Amino acid sequence: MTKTVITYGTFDLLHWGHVRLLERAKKYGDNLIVGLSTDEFNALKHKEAYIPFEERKYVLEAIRYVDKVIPERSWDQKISDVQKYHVDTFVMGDDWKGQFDFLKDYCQVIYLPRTKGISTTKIKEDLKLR
Ligand code: C2G
Repeated sequence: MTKTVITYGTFDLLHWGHVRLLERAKKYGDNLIVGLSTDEFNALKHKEAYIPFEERKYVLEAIRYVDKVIPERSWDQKISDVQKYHVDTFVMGDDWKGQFDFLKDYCQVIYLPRTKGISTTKIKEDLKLR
């Protein structure tokens, strides 16, 4: 019986913090789906990714822990995604702790510790100073 895990994010300038999240998320099942924020949805998150959606998708699909990438277009698609893909476990970094507890009615909800010392913002800031 396959156990399906789902997580969501922008995954811009993919770094080891992202990969460690994906690696740990995959351990909760055998099929990991990533809801990848579209460029339009990023605008709603007040984020602007450096890498466009298609290229961020291409990179994620090359990660051994990732089995499927779907677009994340809105805040309101998680319940229908969990139902559509028969998701057993939802995983996010703990910067989101508590924000998605409404999903507990539909699947297991896990918040994992973020990887310290790295973020896309830090990469951008550090490069500006070069
Ligand atoms: N992450 C991490 N450690 C870091 C950086 C990121 O564990 N040093 C995790 C985040 O907690 C998140 C995932 O990697 O679970 C993707 O991070 P972002 O691309 O920054 O995701 P975000 O913009 O927070 O989007 O609907 C949910 C949103 O789409 C989440």
